[in-house]
Amino acid sequence: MSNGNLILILADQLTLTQPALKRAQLGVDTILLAEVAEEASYVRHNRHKIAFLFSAMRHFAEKLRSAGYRVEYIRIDEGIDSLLAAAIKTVAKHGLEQVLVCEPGEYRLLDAMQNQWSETLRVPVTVLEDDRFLASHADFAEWAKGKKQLRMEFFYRKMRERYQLLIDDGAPAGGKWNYDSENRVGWRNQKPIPPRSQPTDDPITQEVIATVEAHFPDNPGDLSQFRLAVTADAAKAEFDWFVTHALADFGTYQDALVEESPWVFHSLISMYINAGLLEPLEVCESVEKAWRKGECSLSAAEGFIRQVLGWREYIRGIYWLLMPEYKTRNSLNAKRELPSWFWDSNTDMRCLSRAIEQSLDHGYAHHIQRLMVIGNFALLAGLDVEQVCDWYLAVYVDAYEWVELPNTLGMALYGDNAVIASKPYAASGKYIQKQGNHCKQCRYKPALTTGPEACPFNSLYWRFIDKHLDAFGRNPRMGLVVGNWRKRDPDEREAILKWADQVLETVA
Ligand code: FAD
Ligand code: DLZ
Ligand code: SF4
Repeated sequence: MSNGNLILILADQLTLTQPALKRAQLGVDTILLAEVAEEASYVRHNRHKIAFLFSAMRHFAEKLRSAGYRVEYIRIDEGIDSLLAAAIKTVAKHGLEQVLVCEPGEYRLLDAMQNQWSETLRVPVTVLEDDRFLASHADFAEWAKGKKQLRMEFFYRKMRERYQLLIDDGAPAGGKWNYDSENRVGWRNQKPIPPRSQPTDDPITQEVIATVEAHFPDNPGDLSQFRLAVTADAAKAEFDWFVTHALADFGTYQDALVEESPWVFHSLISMYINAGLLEPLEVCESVEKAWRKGECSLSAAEGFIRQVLGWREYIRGIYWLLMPEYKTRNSLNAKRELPSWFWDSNTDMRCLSRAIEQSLDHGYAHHIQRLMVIGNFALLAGLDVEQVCDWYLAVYVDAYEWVELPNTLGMALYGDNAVIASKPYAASGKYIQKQGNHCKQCRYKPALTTGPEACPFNSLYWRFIDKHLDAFGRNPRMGLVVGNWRKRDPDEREAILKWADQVLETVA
């Protein structure tokens, strides 16, 4: 008689319909979930991320047990080092015949599973394609085939057509594919921001929080403020809250930088979709439904659907299309050491200290903070690409390499030979001032470029343009900026560059 298979479920695969679980035979197979040091410490993960995943895993294991599955659960304090070691132990314990696992979201783990695991385990290891995404690897490769440029916008249109989201009579709803131009209003305290729910006091989560505090004393993350949902039902309730209370303003203030709120009108669902507690199509369809019922504007609904159906799928497509070579790219040759204040938020640049503080404390920052505040600074200062990517992978609750790397290396740091962005997302302090209210609280002035009161982003911006003048001069989308810089008085240019060097010495 067969002893059955091992169904291994990783922390970000907590979906009942994921491919390995779909193959599980009740009463025959053994399901394994394992909290292991290797996964919990390959970067200095935010404690919110570890607590969220461990608690969600424990809840998921309970759910599987109540559905009748045989579940082996390894806790972090059992001291099993790696997922491979956990699999070896469980295969041996039950005499299991093969390992079935849904493909992981990081190349390093996929590579190990495909090339080392079977030999060490002495049983076959079958890695099944992750079908929880809306574009498969083959779909993306087919779309990318023969294209000189892989622009998100064209991929997104295909996806809208394929899933018939916001499509009326074969054409984009409202006549336009993209309402991005209506999603850029700066924050001037226009309206109250609805408060988010209070921290959860579920006993499994409380126990996990105590464990994480004991095992990861040096990691970032203030767990006294833990407020994340850890089951699919609770994640759905969080998403429904967003649709009812925040979606209507999501589009308008999508790019706003707000001194008083880390969350603004954002959905705060990336950690749930990425871990498998919410499904991407389901959230897009709910948002479309809200628009059709008149509960939000078309620009809000389209803005949201573009992020999930467009950006999220596109970013994943780029990762798997170009890895492992993608990770070695550093096309602007950025190598400056990451400043220590990335780990304690101790900088007098207000926009950065707010964005980094909340990133460390909560494991969350919204897109414009990640891209145009922290990422923009790292880009302008030429911070080391690998160190910056590792920082992003560590601090955010939603971070896995498939989504973190193209967003950081490609979008924010313009380090991937312009695959993702056709021009760098570089901006001076004036952009940050326009988008929000941090500058009022800052000791620097966004109107000044040189001198002790000058906003550091300003001189760094021009230094960045000057440093890459030849390359940017060949980019038609940079023509205006490059032309402006070239037209400036040489003495003025020299003074700005000299000041920028001084800024780098002091702030970076
Ligand atoms: P909302 O603003 O409410 O957007 C809705 C959803 O759209 C998100 O939940 C997310 O699922 C999706 N989405 C939006 N933009 C992107 C994008 N560029 N890529 C992928 N999905 C997107 N997102 C991650 O999930 N993990 C990461 O590690 C990550 N790292 C990033 C690093 C940098 C430098 C940048 C610029 C962006 C990164 N993003 C990452 C994308 C984006 O910033 C987050 O998905 C978003 O801020 C999560 O907050 P939210 O759920 O409130 O999103
Ligand atoms: C991120 C993470 C952490 C912190 N801990 C675990 C763990 O203990 N067990 C596990 O199965 N997965 C963990 N993960 C998620 C994995 O790192 C993730 O599956 C891979 O990075 C691939 O996306
Ligand atoms: Fe940031 Fe410059 Fe504004 Fe200060 S003045 S908050 S450093 S943009």
